[in-house]
Formats: sequence, structure tokens, C-alpha cells
Amino acid sequence: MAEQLILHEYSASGNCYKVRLTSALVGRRLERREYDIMKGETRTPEFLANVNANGRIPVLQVGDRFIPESNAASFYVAEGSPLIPADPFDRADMLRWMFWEQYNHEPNVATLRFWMRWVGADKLSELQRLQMPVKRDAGVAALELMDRHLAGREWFVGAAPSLADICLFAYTHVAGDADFQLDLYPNVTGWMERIEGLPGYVPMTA
Ligand SMILES: N[C@@H](CCC(=O)N[C@@H](CS)C(=O)NCC(=O)O)C(=O)O
Repeated sequence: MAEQLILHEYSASGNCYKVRLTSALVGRRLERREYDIMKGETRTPEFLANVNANGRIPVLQVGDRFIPESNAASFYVAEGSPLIPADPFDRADMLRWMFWEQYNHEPNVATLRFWMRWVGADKLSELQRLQMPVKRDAGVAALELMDRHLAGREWFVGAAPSLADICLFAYTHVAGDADFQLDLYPNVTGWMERIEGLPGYVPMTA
């Protein structure tokens, strides 16, 4: 019998969507447990002691073990599927894009989305207000780089969809929530349509 997978999550989070979309694409069942991050439900002593000492979701529970970090959790779910390239160079290149996503894309695009749509402009701290233009420039640079990379290719790595595409899709397709103009990046929008056409695709709201 396949092991039980439980996703500890907040469904509006793109990081959590990565794990859900991966599991839908590879046909692995996930049980879902919802936490309201706006109420600090991932910061309780119980959560910190038993689920993730880092106080964040997503966390994938595999039996009685826990994997925090969206890209690591998605990797676990995708292991053995065509989303993980067999070729060592392509596999490393996939990881390159997943690390890049966490350093250059998510801290800018996702953070701005959270600040603008969840926290609200009037509730931002002085520091957050100062950081907004820096994050916007960095987010635009990330989207531009993606658009250039996708010129003349269908997927981020090699000739087939990989986990890199899924991890990059999660916050790219909702970048409009943070007022990024996705229509400026035609290669990115074409790529997003290809992901939405993959067998098993589920939208973020599913
Ligand atoms: N690098 C982590 C980031 C996780 C993260 O920032 N999670 C946010 C939601 S997207 C969270 O749990 N926020 C609640 C909190 O920090 O209290 C990942 O990729 O999973």
C-alpha cells in the first residue's frame, strides 16, 4: 500500500499549490490540513514542536516524518515520475531553476503579492514600504529573465515539463495579484498555457 501523504498548508499560498499541483500531475493522493497563517496558526508551540520549527507551511507529512520547504516537498512527491529528468545534467538544471525560484522569484513576486493582497498597503511597516520598489524591480528582472530563457523553448529544462516548471508556475501565474503585467512576457504566458494544458492539471483554487 502506498504511504499516506498529508499536506499541512494554507490553500491561497503558491508554495502550497506547488505540492498540490505536483501531486495532481503525478496522480498521488494528498490529504490536506488547513492552517490560517493570518491567525498565526503555524506559530503555535504545537506546530513548532511537531510540524515545522520554522513556523511555516507547506509541510509534507510522510507517515510520522515531515518535509518543510515547498520545493523539497514537491520533489518528494514527484520522485520517480517524468517530472524529474533522468539525465543528470537536466536533473541538476531543474534544481538550478528551483533554487533560483526561491532566491530571485518567490521573495519578490510572492512577498509583494502577500503584502499587497493579504497585509494591505496601509498596514505595511516602514521597512516593508521601503522594500517594495526594490522587490518590484527584482520581480520584473525575474520575469524578464524567464521570458528570455523561454524564447524558442517550451519548457525550462530540456524538451519536457519538469518540476522546475511547476515550481516556477505557482507564483508566476498569480503575479498579476501583485500588479506585475504578465502580458509583457509573451513567452511566459505561452508557457503558462502549456502548463494549464498538462493532463491532471488543477487550478490553485481546486
Ligand atoms: N521557503 C519556504 C517558504 C514558506 C513560507 O514562506 N510560507 C508562508 C506562506 S507562503 C508561511 O507559512 N507564512 C506564515 C508565517 O510565516 O507565519 C517554502 O518554499 O516553502
